[in-house]
Amino acid sequence: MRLALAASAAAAVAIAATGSVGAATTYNLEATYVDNVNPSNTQARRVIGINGAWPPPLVVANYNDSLTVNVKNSLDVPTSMHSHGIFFKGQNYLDGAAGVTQCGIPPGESFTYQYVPQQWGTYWYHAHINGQYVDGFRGPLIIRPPTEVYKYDAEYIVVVGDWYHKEYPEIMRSYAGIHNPTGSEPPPDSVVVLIHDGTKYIDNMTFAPGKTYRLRLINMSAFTMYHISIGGHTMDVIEVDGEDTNRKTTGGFWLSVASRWSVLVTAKNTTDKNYQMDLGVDTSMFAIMPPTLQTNYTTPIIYNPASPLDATPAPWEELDDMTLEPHVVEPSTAADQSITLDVRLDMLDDGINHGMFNEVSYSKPKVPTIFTAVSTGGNASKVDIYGTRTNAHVLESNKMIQVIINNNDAGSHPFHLHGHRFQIVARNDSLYDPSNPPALLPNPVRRDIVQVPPLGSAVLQFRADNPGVWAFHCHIEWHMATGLFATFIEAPLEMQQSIKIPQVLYDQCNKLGTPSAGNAAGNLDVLDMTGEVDGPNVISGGWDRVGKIALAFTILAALLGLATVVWFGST
Ligand SMILES: *[C@@H]1O[C@H](CO)[C@@H](O)[C@H](O)[C@H]1NC(C)=O
Ligand SMILES: *[C@@H]1O[C@H](CO)[C@@H](O)[C@H](O)[C@H]1NC(C)=O
Ligand SMILES: *[C@@H]1O[C@H](CO)[C@@H](O)[C@H](O)[C@H]1NC(C)=O
Ligand SMILES: *[C@@H]1O[C@H](CO)[C@@H](O)[C@H](O)[C@H]1NC(C)=O
Ligand SMILES: *[C@@H]1O[C@H](CO)[C@@H](O)[C@H](O)[C@H]1NC(C)=O
Ligand SMILES: *[C@@H]1O[C@H](CO)[C@@H](O)[C@H](O)[C@H]1NC(C)=O
Ligand SMILES: *[C@@H]1O[C@H](CO)[C@@H](O)[C@H](O)[C@H]1NC(C)=O
Ligand SMILES: [Cu+2]
Repeated sequence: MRLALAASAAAAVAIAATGSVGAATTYNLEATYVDNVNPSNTQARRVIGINGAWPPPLVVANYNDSLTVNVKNSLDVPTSMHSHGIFFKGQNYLDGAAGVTQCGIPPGESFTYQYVPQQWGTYWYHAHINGQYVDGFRGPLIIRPPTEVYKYDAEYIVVVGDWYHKEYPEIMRSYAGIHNPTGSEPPPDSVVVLIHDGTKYIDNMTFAPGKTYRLRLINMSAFTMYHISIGGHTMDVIEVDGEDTNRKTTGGFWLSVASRWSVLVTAKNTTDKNYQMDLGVDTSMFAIMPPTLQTNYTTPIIYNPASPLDATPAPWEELDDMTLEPHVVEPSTAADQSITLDVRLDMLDDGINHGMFNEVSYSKPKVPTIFTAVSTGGNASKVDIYGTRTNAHVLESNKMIQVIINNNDAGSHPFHLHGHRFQIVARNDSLYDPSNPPALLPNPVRRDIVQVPPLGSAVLQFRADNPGVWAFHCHIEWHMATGLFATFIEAPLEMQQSIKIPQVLYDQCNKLGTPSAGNAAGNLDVLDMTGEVDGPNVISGGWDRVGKIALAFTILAALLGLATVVWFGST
């Protein structure tokens, strides 16, 4: 299918920053509702756009620029903006994760995310509150390096995302409802592919003979992964998640783990045929196929508009991201501190299917965790003050941290860590075996997302050199929203010295009625946890209770279980 942008979806394009290192670059992003947007040509709907338009603009700056992004909230609910993959060293409060590093920007108010990027590559920005990115608040963010590792003539940004016809709050009521006891996820109604040439969104990619193109592929989905290939061409992977890699040629890969991949594609010397990029949708996790969803999408690559299309797909190939080598070599070293996270998805005592780490489904604390860390003095390194519902882990300053993820679920999950890129030192189709610890590797791949296979495991490592509170969560929006979420409190005592939270963030908490001091229960006597958010909990308390609850839900499931799945497929 050809993906054209409806007139109402014309882009508000900001001009790219081309100044020298140290330039000041400013973007004004006003979050607004936009009616009648129909990017997939299937059904128009209201979306969350930027500056009255959708898709949201490209944000681009140079390494070491002073980048200012003013976010104005013209929605009727709080919002926040996360810059996915940016480290924000010394500025943890710019991370934008609502409930963790800020309360949220109240309706009518603004917040300025101002920083000097000390990294480069392909990133994206998105709302990090109540699923607003699923409704459209998401756009590309590119940081240009002082010098590129690889030469290329031009680039295209290819943004791939799944698309729902209903608004997130409505879908969420069904997904996280008692009518969906098995936790069946909503499949998207469509897929939207957006191409950006650095100055504006365009309809298709043009290749000039003999030139080399960098394609920056960004997966902004809530749920869906794609297989990417280009008929008649191969691709050389040169970047994952902002990390330059040694060149690796492939015919195709899954854009899953892959938040972002850059590839170089060398154009043919001939213009007698046009080609297309093929996107195969992984439908294996969908309980139902909505009528408007296709299994394959394409986007044209034009050498000469008069030439015919050669639609032959490239031979099937899958590249394992574990085989990618970072350009800047970093061997893995022995870990100092190890954290094990057991992943499970199951129905809890509220009758709703939740995601859990170590049997705990995350519930937002009364006080967003960053405020607890900076307001509790010497007690900030005691994990208990962060509450029992936040999956809190205190990371010791400058230690090599190891995170072992054990996925006890039959689906695969993409986990994302804020504030860092980690080494993936092991991944396995079976659960972690302590008698078989990961070997030291000469140069493991470094990413900010890891896909953990069904009933499998992964081992990540990173240096705790970025004091702050960083979220760690499944990037499937439906799982994150129902509790598959943890908080890493990194070097809290140093954080109290180095992190100065701007007053406006305290004012915004006040306005929203959220306390901004004390422990997770909102108590200033920080060792007193009374009044803490409690539940939902694993069903326990003796067989009698378990039996009754299970029976009640089984009957309900029999009566209503299919209703939600069918509703997901309706438009
Ligand atoms: C980054 O900018 C600062 C301030 O403008 C300057 O002092 C510094 O040398 C720059 N760093 C690099 C690596 O260019
Ligand atoms: C490519 O995009 C241009 C501009 O919108 C359009 O005129 C042209 O028909 C497109 N070509 C193909 C093959 O889709
Ligand atoms: C990318 O694809 C995966 C599917 O594996 C999806 O769950 C994830 O949320 C998508 N988005 C991002 C940003 O990784
Ligand atoms: C295009 O032609 C040049 C010069 O003859 C050659 O070096 C190059 O390999 C050709 N490229 C392709 C993709 O065939
Ligand atoms: C469509 O995508 C699937 C993978 O999701 C792939 O197996 C199949 O070959 C694709 N079909 C075409 C025509 O590209
Ligand atoms: C921890 O909090 C308790 C209760 O507020 C207080 O008495 C104690 O001095 C604090 N400890 C440190 C190390 O700050
Ligand atoms: C996966 O785990 C099994 C059992 O512990 C082990 O034999 C195998 O080497 C592991 N594979 C990898 C890639 O680590
Ligand atoms: Cu998940």
